[in-house]
Amino acid sequence: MLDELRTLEERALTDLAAARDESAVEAWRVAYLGRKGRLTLILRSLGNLPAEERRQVGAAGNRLRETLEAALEEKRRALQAARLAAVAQRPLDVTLPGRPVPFGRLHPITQTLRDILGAFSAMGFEIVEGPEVETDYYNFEALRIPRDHPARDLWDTLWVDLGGDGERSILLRTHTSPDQVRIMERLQPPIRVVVPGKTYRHEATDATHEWMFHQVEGLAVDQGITLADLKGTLEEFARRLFGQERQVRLVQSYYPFVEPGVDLAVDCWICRGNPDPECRVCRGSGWLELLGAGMVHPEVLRNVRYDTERYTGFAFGMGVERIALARYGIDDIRHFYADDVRFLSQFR
Ligand code: FA5
Repeated sequence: MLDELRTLEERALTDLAAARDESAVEAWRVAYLGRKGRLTLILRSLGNLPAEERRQVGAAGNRLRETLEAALEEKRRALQAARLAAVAQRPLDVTLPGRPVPFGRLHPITQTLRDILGAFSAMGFEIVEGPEVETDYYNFEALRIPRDHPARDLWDTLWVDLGGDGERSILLRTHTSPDQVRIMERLQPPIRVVVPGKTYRHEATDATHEWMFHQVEGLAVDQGITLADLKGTLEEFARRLFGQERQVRLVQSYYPFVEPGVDLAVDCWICRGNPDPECRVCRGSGWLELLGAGMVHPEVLRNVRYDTERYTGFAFGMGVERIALARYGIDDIRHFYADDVRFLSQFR
């Protein structure tokens, strides 16, 4: 057995000397000193030997382990030193370009939102925010949408059942219009505000509908405000955001909290003047609705105790994602929140 240990020592040291890199050294360690390594196996079989021989072989085996461990340590140090020397020898190329630092950028919706708010700020509107978690009163009742009103189907949303008794009174707002009421409760005319924020709907998503999207509400209340002021404001907004060449149109529409009501649409950027029934964006109509608007209904003004003989106002609510689709010529709203960097990195 002692001979066997001597042979093992010679073999091990020769093999170690031949190892060229760290992985070869590691393989050597496993082969000789690992749990199933050759030396370990010999030491483990000592139990079968007579006592005297066991002592001798055991002592020699332990010495050999120390020898091999020391040789391993020495070999590792030598390899490390060789690696450092090789690096030091490599010439330093000071002309190599630096590694580019990847810059983040603003999400296209954030950029569009800022541009929308910038356009209205320039026209004298103040920016105000309201709660995303709303009550039934502000989201619906105060806007003339009682519990049995069919418009509630269009604006179904996520509800919070606070008492656990099925009573539905807290919800994720379906539009930013509740803030019209909140603002008028707090302030007296003249009022000119825009309210940006997230809105939520129970929606079958498609190329132009998301279940979470952003709106910007606008509200102006003063003496002598007319539909012509609304039209002029929206036209100026559209020019600032889309430039002169994009066509916009106002058509009559219905919202319970305005009278009269209108929608503003832009011409379709996908089928461009050649309406295509298969078009995912306009479905052949040639137009895509960007916002709803109108003159604030007198009953809404009365709900907040405004004198309807003195004051009139206009309001609008626009979809920010829709505006971003139109500006950048994108064919599907779902790209915005799919978190694909190849898509997101194309904007500015
Ligand atoms: C409203 O939400 C009204 N509050 C707008 C309003 C305000 C009318 C003030 C009158 C006065 P509507 O449901 O049509 O209306 O939504 C307004 C805009 O939000 C739409 O024109 C569209 O641009 C956008 N929008 C609506 N639903 C979605 C959706 N699922 N995904 C993305 N954008 C949407």
